Amino acid sequence: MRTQVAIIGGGPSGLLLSQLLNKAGIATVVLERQTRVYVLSRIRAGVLEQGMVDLLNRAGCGARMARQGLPHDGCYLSTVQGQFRVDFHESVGQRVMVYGQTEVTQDLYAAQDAIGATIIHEAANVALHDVETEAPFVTYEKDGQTHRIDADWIAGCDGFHGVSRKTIPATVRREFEKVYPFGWLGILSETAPAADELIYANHPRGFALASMRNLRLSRYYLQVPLTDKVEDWSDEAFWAELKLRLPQEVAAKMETGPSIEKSIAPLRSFVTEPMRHGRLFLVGDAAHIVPPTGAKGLNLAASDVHYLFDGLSEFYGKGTTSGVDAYSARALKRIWGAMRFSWWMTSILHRFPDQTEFDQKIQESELLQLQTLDSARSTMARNYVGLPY
Ligand code: FAS
Ligand code: PHB
Repeated sequence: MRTQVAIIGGGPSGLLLSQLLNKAGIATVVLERQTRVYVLSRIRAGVLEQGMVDLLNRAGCGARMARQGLPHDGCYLSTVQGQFRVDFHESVGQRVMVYGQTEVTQDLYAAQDAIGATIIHEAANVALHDVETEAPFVTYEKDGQTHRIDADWIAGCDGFHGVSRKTIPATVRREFEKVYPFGWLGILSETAPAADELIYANHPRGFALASMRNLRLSRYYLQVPLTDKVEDWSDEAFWAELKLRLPQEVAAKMETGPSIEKSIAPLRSFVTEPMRHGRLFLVGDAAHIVPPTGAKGLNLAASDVHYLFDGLSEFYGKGTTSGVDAYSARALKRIWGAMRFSWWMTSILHRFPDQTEFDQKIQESELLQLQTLDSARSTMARNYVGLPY
């Protein structure tokens, strides 16, 4: 088989890139290791920047999001002194869209089906070949046979544990990493959200986040030690701890109920440079990971897709390569901005096992600046709604 762009990974990055390229008349094949049901079962991000909303609309996938998504003008931050609001729209004239990644992926699959895009599921042992030549190809196994796909370009959209990043020689790659000494225990429950907007809580017992997917589906997180296991946490224990960490006036009227999903995610900051090697590009989590505190992971995947789609459109439209040649540097500039913000949000909202009293005072001062300075809230708002593409 031959195509123009072989896409490894059928998550948000791969599907969105495939959708945009196909709509522009550029042929793709998506190779996904898992089944479609498995991909759609993942519970991950919940907040979309305006840039991602615009890109989904450009891809023809925004109709259900416009109907069912929840536009949010701001969010709350809480400490033991009480809670305060950061109004993104008042500060920087933009808002965010609360709409789950699961829904985004569903909409992308529907759009891909509608245009007859080629997505090969359960593609095992995907391997990338000759990426340093102008004739790269991919092999994979399915139904007991080994298959080959020749392509002009390969987009590695296969996430942190994928094969693409490892295809770039270790002597070429530079990796930057920070692992945080705690995880997030998350639950999904068919209950009314605790508030009209998200609440990020800094508490002596640890961080908590009250989020949502819709008005009858809530998403909550608790900072937990890395040694905790999901089975250590009953629903009752989760709700009791959450109520201790959220503002009391919120906790007092919260609706609780059985969890329909419960998982623990580790937190790390990670970037690999460069995001291109020969005819191979890295996109989304294949190239970078952020702690979810800043709601940036999925949104960074979108801006990577935007830059790569720009470059490939120019290559096939005009035969020039300035766009693909600039991809890595353009993407990394925005990635490092979001990396900084996600680290900063994580550092001011969590309790670190080894933090000193001085560290605690600095955290309190950061939060006080947000509470009392318009300029501090504007900087947070600018980063939260998304740095410019
Ligand atoms: P993905 O990992 O989503 O998709 C990669 C795809 O490639 C997968 O379908 C995988 O099966 C496939 N694949 C992997 N290896 C392959 C191979 N060798 N061959 C073929 N296919 C292969 N972000 C937020 O903004 N907010 C959050 O709250 C948040 N919570 C998260 C919680 C968890 C547990 C995780 C893991 C991530 C979370 N994220 C969050 C980040 C997440 O949303 C990612 O940023 C987003 O999924 C990135 O999308 P992709 O780059 O497509 O990578
Ligand atoms: C979520 O709803 O899953 C969510 C929202 C905001 C974050 C992280 C996760 O910062």
